[in-house]
Amino acid sequence: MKTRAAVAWKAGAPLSIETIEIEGPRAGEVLVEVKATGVCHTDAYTLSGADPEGIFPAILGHEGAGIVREVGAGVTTLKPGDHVIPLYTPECRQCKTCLSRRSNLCTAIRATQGKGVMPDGTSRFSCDQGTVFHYMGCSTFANFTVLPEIALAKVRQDAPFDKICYIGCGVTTGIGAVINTAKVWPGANVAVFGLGGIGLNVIQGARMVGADRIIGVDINPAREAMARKFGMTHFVNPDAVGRDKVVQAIQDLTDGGADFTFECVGNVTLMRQALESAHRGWGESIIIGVAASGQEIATRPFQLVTGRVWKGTAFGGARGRTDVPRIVDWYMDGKIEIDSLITHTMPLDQINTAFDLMHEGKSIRSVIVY
Ligand code: NAD
Ligand code: AHE
Ligand code: ZN
Repeated sequence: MKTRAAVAWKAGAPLSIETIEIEGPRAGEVLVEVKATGVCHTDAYTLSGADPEGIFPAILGHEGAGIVREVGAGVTTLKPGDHVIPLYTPECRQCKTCLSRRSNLCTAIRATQGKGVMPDGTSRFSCDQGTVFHYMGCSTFANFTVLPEIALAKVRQDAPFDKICYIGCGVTTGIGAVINTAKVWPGANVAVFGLGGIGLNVIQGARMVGADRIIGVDINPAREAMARKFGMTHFVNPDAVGRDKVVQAIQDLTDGGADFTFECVGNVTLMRQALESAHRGWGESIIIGVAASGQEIATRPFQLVTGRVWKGTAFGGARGRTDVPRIVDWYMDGKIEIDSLITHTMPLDQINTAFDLMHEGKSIRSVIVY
């Protein structure tokens, strides 16, 4: 069959709206009609050419929600009509990592996913010019896409696609980093570097678990009002205090350092500042931001000798098929807020505007509705 899709033909170029071929689901696979998709900074990162796994031409997008339209042979947990959220971190429940219960980084299909193909090594997308590759196993910038069964979370049918798509990455990453990765305790002091689509969800996660001081750091002063609404208690603008004075500013606000810090930008200088503004003896710093190929982090090892801990997290440590339906329930029960973070909604043919708004600092999340 055919599907409309925003194709990334090459790094650094705008996406192009095309009608392309999509093959039906093979064994263990599912055809999904995507109803809505968020545009995450990671899509922009890969489109920029900085991602060593960036393959072109490809259909980007990994923050979607939609409806199962067809299942391949052997699929047992999903049927046509089910509502689903695609998972760039699948949950096979059988690999060494899933069985260990120590990490969410399921390895069942990671190798082929990074090569832009399905687990059997082929792509379901093509056009007159040849193969079009998948992206992060999701490709939600297509109206129809194919995913492995293990990469779909089944969610309740009354949840709105144009809001819960954000749970496919940003919401789960931010809140999950607080709950699953850092395990922030009530009364902890928290500092969040970068108050965009991820950082604001870290802030709402910190408020949920009862953090005391929640300090936000961003160079965009327009982020302050939204962050305060989500629970930020103190704002540090590096351009106001001095870009080299941010660690001191956080130490001053927290009697020596935050219990937990989160880097939500993808900037290795900020990663160092986040680590060094964690409290001596026990402070933990969690890297969420994705830094480009070739970038490296540095600090004086004394920072770790004196008890600070450096960690990272992918998809907020969430096990998607298990945790994502629960987060959809939290949204539907009013326990978490999503609506006001979705600052822009637009049709697929305006998707390049979503990237422009992100780069201009004018959007938190843009959502494409099919
Ligand atoms: P975003 O563009 O919405 O937000 C980035 C924020 O950082 C903006 O508010 C911007 O003003 C701020 N910022 C930029 N430079 C800064 C600086 N020098 N000092 C302080 N603030 C600065 O991006 P997003 O969608 O929130 O994504 C954030 C990062 O998280 C990206 O690197 C993305 O790739 C990554 N990410 C990682 C995961 C994961 O699983 N680890 C998941 C999603 C996104
Ligand atoms: N190909 C990239 C990887 C970037 C990366 O770290 N991705 C995160 C998710 S970002 C979602 O917005 C992730 O899940 N990482 C774990 C994994 O297995 O990819 C690069 O830079 O190499
Ligand atoms: Zn993302």
